[in-house]
Parts: sequence; structure tokens; C-alpha cells
Amino acid sequence: MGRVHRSIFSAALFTALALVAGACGSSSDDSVISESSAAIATERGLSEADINAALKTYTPSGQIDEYIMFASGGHSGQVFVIGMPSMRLIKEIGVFTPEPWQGYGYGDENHEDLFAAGAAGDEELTWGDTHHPALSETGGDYDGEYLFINDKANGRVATIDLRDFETKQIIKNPISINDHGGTFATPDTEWVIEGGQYATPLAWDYAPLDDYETDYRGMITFWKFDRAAGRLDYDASFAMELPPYWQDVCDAGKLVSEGWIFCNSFNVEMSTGMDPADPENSEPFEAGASAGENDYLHIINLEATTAVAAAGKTVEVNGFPMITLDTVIEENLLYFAPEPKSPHGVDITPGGEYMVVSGKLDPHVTIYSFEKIQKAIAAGGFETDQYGVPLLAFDDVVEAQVEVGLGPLHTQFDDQGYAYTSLFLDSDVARWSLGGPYREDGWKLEGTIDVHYNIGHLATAEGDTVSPDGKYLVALNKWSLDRFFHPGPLYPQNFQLIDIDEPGPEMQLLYDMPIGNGEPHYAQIIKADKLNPYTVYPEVGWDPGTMSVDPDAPQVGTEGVIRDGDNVTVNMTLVRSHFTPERVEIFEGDHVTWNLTNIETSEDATHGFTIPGYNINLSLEPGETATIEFDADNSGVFTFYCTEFCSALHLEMAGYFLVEPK
Ligand code: CUK
Ligand code: CUA
Repeated sequence: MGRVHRSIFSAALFTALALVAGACGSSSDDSVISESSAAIATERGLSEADINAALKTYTPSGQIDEYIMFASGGHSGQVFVIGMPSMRLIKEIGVFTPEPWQGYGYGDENHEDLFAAGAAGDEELTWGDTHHPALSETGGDYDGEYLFINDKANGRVATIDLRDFETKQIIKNPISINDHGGTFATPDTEWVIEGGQYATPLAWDYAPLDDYETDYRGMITFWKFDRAAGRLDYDASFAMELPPYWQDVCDAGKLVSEGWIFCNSFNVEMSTGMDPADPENSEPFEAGASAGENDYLHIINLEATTAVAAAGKTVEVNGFPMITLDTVIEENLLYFAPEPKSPHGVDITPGGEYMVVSGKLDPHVTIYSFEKIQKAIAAGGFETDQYGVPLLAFDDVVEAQVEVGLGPLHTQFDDQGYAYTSLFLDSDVARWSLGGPYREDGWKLEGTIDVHYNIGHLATAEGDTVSPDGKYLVALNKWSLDRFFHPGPLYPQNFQLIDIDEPGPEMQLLYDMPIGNGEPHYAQIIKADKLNPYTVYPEVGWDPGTMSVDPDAPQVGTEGVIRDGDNVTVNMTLVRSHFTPERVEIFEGDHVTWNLTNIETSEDATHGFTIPGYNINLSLEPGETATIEFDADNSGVFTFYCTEFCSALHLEMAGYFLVEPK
């Protein structure tokens, strides 16, 4: 695993550099560029592979990355936006956790509303565990308009608008306290799937673990997406009750399998963990939940399911429609197929023909055929599980198994008919060839590449669409050990960029990017030119909550302080380098509504606004309006100021907020 240092510069490397210099068209200085570059390479002990990697990733100042990766931020509760191949962090989008730079969650009424909507009952939640980002799709390809993400810890989903890369919606699942297998979008983003994880009684209810098999339930929730509104439509959404297996990661069928949803599961054993009162007759989860040879791939007929929900064949649980397990079975909405040894992840091939599942404790990937699944369903005559769900026979539905290595987890695809599976235990990525319509030499391992270390998900460019780009793969590694300076005992995660362009067994490691802020799980990678975000908000007085002009937003000439009894309204504009008004004088106990508009129309002319001692902090992007509301309970003199160094006289962009004691 040690890297090779070459102190003596090789002839091959010199040639490589000369060729590059030639390719740049500066033929007259070839030798000059090569020699000086060679000297640097020698001094730094870089190998030829290092130089190639540098040439493939170095992105000169002013050059925009070809791809943008949206990575979940794990227990940061956020989403990371990363340019590829440079692997530069461009933004951390505040989602489930307040984010101070964006002024996200520090008084702005829009954000207060978001966090209130995401509360679990009376409990406001200020963090999440983001796992699976899902870009909106049109015809099975990313369209660059929206991004969804789940909060595994608290069972929530969020919607992010990619016009301004801001979170617009947080929904708390009314039935399930946690989730995992979400979010996944159907090929036209009609539905956003939130799969479950740890079974619990429905609607966050109580039931003793002794009643696990009768009172605990699994869950999958179907959120209807209203693209015109840019929101998940709570009132048009519904849930499906499932047996209390631990549903895990899901994927939506596409092309030939469009209209179906696939989720893997584990703990079909229905282990309830170690019972301290009865250690002789119970087992810890790690043993109990992986005792059996098989778990169940969940195969859900989405079209039939949405029809059943639309027909009102649901019950209300915590005010939310749910298709009961009995109805699921009666209406033939769900089928199971055995999956080997503690599966994790199900990924659908670009054409939708195959479902790839990995068993964490099985060195194979198992490939199911959608055609065979349909034949088996049509043939009927099934066995069932103990709840009565039809169980398809393994041999009837499996197309192939490929031995890839130890601890296989997740799979992605490229444009050459290869699949890539992460191997947690081996710390490798396996490249293997798809069969059927993809490659003649199908269903065999091509090669592996070391990653550092303990890889979870991986992501290829547009790798879970109907038309993957290939080219790059990112390994999302959990441990970084000897890769970086270690900042104390909490080590960063390691994103490794890998070149997958050349067919065959070889792949090339290009770059290591430390992630020092949470543990990303999944990522999606979109061609940058599919994104079309605003440079400034379209009009001055723009409310990012409604994505339209707020007619009441302060504008030049309408600034001032208005008193109505104990209610004070402040209307303020911001422009380089002053607030209007600069003095706000009120009385202790007043209720304050403070409206602000950044009246700038220049790119990047953002102003901040903070009132010390009141935990108020906003970021106002060009054109943006925001409102804060609070009770002025603390008397004194408070110096508000602009927190963005916006101009030469930025320090003068300040004012006095005087709260006179009663
Ligand atoms: S999960 Cu973390 S490595 Cu939440 Cu998709 Cu597999
Ligand atoms: Cu505006 Cu500093």
C-alpha cells in the first residue's frame, strides 16, 4: 500500500511530459516545459502514474469542472457539492442542520418554517444523518432541477432546488421514526421513494419487543413530487406497510422495468437483539440478524400500488394514508425473492433488465432478471413468507452470480457494459462485465483496484441513469488511516477519484480528497452543463421560499421603522456599503418583524446580517429578501453588521440596534 517514490527521473516519464507539452501546441518550448516539469517531478519524487494523475485532475484557475458530485454529508446532516475531476469542495448545502455561512437556521423565517415542518411532534430537530441523494430525472436521466435526500436518523426527506442550491422543504415521515432506503426517484420523478430500516410500531407508537412479530412493522413511503410547485406533495403521498424485516436500500426500475421498485432487506430472522434479562435465549443483532442463509429482495409493483392508493384502499395512520400489509397481499403489490447472506444495496442496470444485489457475507454479486421475475410472477403457485407475501424461487429469477471479492456492498455502471462493486472487507473496487445485451464476455470479474480504506458506496459519472457516462468513479471510503495528516483521533473520510475510461482489468487512482465533515454515504455525479443555477436572483425582492418576488419586500424608498402598539416592523435595504436605516431604536418587550432586502444585482455581491446576542445571522444573496421575527427581550445596545467582506468600506456596513429598558 506504500506509494512508490522515485528519486531518479525516468526516461519514460520525460517522454510522457514531452508528449503532453506537444499536445498543448506549444511546440517551440517543448523542451523547456518538459525539463522544468521534469525537475519538479524529480524533486517531489513523483512517479509516472502520479504525473498522469496530476495531468488528469489539475484544473487551472478559472476552468470549471466537467462534473458536479452531490454527496450526502452523513451525520453532518448536509449535502456536499464537489467539482470533478478537481475534487474541490464548492458548497456545503445546509439541509437538516443549521449552516451559519448560508445563514441557514439562524432566524430567517423561511428556515424556521422548514425546521418546524421537520419536527418530530414537539421536538425540533437540528441535525440529520443524510444517506442517499437523488437528483430529479426526466426519462431516466438527471435533469439538473432538484435534489432530494433522506435523514436516516429521524425518518425525514428534504427537497433542494438546484436553481439556488437551497433546501426548500423538510418532511417528517408521519408513520416511521427512521428510514434508510431513500431517497430514490422514479425515471420521471413522479415519485420519490423513502424506504425504511429498523422496524418499529407504526406512528412512533410503543409496543414491547416481545410483540415484535405482530406489532412491529417495516415501511416504504411514496412521496408524490409536484414539479411545478417544486415540492413533494404531502397530501398526494402514501405509505406501504411491510413485514418487520429491516428494509434497506431501494432503487427504481427503469426502461424495461419502469413501474417497479426494488428494495433489499435484512433481518428476515426478526432478531430483537440481546436480551440482558435472558442472555441464554437471545443473540446480539450481528449474529441474530445474519443467522439465516437468505433475506428477501422486495419487488414492488409501483403502478398497481399507486392505483390501489388512488382508489382509496388505505387506512389512516397518524392522519397519513397507508396500504396495509393485508391489502398489499390481496392486491398482489409485493413479491419476495431470496437474497444471499445479509444483503446491502440493490442497483438496477442502465437498461433496467437486471437487479444487482450484494450479500455482505457472500463474495458474489447476485444478478436477478426482470424478465424472469415477470415470468415467475405470471406462473404463480408461490410459497409465501410467514405473513403471506409470495416468495419467488431463487433459481427461477436469478440470471447470474459473479464472484467479486469480500464484503460486496454497492454497484454502479458505466457506458462500456461494466459494473463496479464496492468491496468493504477487501478495500477494493471490483470491475466486472455485464452480460445479456451489454457484453459478450459477460458475467465475469475483470479486475480490481485498491482503495483506502473500507469503502461503502461508490459513484460513477451519471452512473445510475439510463445512460451512464463512465469515465470517472469515486470511492467513498470510510477510513483514511495513512492517507492524510491526522487531525487528532477523528480521521477524515476519503473520497478517491478513479479513472475508469480504459477497458480491461486496469483502473487508475487519480486523487484523494479528505472529507472532514461527516460521513458521506452515497453520491450522484451529474454533467455540470446540465445544471443551470442563478447567478443572482431574477429580481430584487426575491423570496427563495416562494421563488418569486415578495411584493412587501423592502425596496429603495420604503425603508423605515413602523410602530403599531408593541409591534415594530423594520424595513431595511442592504447595498455596498450601508444598511438603510442604520439606526433602529425600540423598547424592551417589543415584538419585532425585521424585513431585509439585498438590492444588489451584481454577481457575488452577498451581504450578511447579524444581531449579536440574539442568535440572528442571515446571508442575503443579490436580490434576496428575508424576514426575521423575534421578541426584543434583551435590552441594551446591539451592533448589527454585515458579515461578508463586501467592499473596501465593509467594516462601515454596520448599525446600532437600541433596545431601551422598560
Ligand atoms: S448505505 Cu452507508 S455504505 Cu446508507 Cu446506502 Cu451502504
Ligand atoms: Cu456588506 Cu460587508
